[in-house]
Amino acid sequence: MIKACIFDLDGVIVDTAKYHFLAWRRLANELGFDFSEEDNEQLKGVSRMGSLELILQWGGIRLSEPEKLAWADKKNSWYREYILKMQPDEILDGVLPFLAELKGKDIQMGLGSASKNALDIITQIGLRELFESVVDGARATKSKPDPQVFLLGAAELGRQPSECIVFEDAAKGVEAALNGGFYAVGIGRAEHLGHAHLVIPDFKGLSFEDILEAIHQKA
Ligand code: B16
Ligand code: MG
Repeated sequence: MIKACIFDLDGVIVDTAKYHFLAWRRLANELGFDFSEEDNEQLKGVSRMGSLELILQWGGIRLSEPEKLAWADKKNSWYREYILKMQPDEILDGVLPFLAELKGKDIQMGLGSASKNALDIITQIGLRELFESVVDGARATKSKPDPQVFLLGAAELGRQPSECIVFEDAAKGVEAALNGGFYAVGIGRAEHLGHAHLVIPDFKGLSFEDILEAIHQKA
């Protein structure tokens, strides 16, 4: 029996990947190189310092640890300029009706995000009250595909992983959910997320019953 749903934030509830991209690209440009939106795909679900390491590798740049921290701080302040202007109309299509349906059915809701900005984002878009548990990048010490972020969430909701569905847009996030013994629904393209129990392009027109039926068929 599914009793709870745990949502990743970036790429599932809102599309903050575009703001991460703008801020990381500005950092790369200031260091004298560039990267594409396709490259940016690899940063989804990866922690801030993990993302910086990858980007520096792409640019062939070596920095000291204090320099890395200073650049990561700069990127975060540019990123926060975008997110602090976000509005509820940036919630992805189909998400609000789906969350309302869960609420109506007394299915618990949690958030499991690698982002240290997660609380500010959900407050900004008006969804803070819906989530009974919020585990963000400030609380999780291990990066996805480690399941820690979702295990902490399930424990906080008082549920076993087998009673929860995790919704994720990143391949590493789906892997984290499976590693923790959760049902995993991938949001995006099957070529990236084929290991999930179910892959959907988005929440448009989907009911909770549709999801339950599909994951139980696959499980
Ligand atoms: P921050 P998610 C992740 O969020 C993003 O997908 C990833 O691109 C980002 O680097 C990471 O959060 C850390 O974000 O710099 O705000 O702490 O998809 O796990 O909700
Ligand atoms: Mg994500």
